[in-house]
Amino acid sequence: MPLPDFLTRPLSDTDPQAAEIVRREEHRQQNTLELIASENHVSVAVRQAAGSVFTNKYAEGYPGKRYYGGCVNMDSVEELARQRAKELFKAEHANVQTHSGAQANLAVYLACVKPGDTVLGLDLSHGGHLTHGMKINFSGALFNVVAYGVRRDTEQIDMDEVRRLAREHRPKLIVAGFSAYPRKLDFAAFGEIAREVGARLMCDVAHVAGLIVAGLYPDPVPHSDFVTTTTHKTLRGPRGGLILCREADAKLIDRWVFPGVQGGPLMHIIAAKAVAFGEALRPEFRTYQQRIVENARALAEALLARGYRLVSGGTDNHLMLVDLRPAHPEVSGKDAEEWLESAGIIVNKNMIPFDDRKPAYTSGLRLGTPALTTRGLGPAEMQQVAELLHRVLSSKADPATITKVREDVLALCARFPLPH
Ligand code: DSN
Repeated sequence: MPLPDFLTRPLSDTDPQAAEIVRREEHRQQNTLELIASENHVSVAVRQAAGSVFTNKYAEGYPGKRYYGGCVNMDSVEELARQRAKELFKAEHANVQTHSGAQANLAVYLACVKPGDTVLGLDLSHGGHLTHGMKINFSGALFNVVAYGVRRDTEQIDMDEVRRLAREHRPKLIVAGFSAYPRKLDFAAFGEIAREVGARLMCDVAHVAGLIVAGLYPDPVPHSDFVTTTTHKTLRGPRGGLILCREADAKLIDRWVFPGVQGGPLMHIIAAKAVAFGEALRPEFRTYQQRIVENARALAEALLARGYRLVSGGTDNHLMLVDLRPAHPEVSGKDAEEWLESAGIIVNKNMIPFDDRKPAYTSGLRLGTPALTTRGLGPAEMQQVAELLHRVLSSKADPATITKVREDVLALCARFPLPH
């Protein structure tokens, strides 16, 4: 009997409704400027691997020790991803199975702390992450979290304060990492503090993993017990997680990923991780990361020149936090995000340190350059992007201004097509 038609025909034929939504998303991505610091546009090869037949397979276990038959190619692709991850980060062991950064962090917590133990992490409202101790996340619900923050004067992390808190609270785990911090972290100092108080150190480098492998950001690997990251931000791979550790902790971490917090790994995503890590090993990847940093600096300078205040005064990485209050006291982050989206500029509202607005409103905007850099925009275009942002933020949502900016955004997008 022949296969039913819908099993073999393209999506556009078999499900026009779903196909139309995909087409609209392709159109949206091509025709908007993506400034969300945690997003990127992957290569055609990464998308091809993510959409490959590896999606059909269960492969619980690890290469050579699976709970299912038929895993020969699963073993090859997972081993390829592990080897490439180890080579990229110069790490002794890599676990490539976590479905996300949050699950990578969960596996590390469970591997080294017990419910009720003390964990020291960066305050979410000062640039930390949900999984670094937010009360309604597993991290804050299960553990006794003590938060460190940034100094009010410099808006940067003060390692003396981290040391003081660590000595006072004797955490079992220290978490170094962020989702909205525009400066470098001193991983060596975090390592010294962790050793002094007998804590283990987890560095969550999700945002800056690409910069790290390119040698443009401090390397956490020599100083940490565990390094976690997502694979889809500056690393420009598929959505997923990665854990790096020493050989001595390899079994512990593998056990807490599977069967600890996950069942079957997403083998199509692991295949795509292997491809992305291969791309990151190429010399062009370093050039790409350099360009991300140059673009961030250019965008920051162009905003400062237009009277905007940036948290901590600027950026050392791929992102910056705009404090909207001095330039536009009446405009919240929520307003700004909505107005900018109407003009085709995609950003996210973000709390700034010591913010007096609530998280649903915020006084800040987080801007990042990885996705625009992938499209080929450079420092000259960052001037233009800053001007477009400024026109919208100064517009008081005036429809004529927003329409005019939308036209200019479309013209800029047309010059820089996405990988397809
Ligand atoms: N939600 C991510 C971000 O936008 O930074 C962090 O996981």
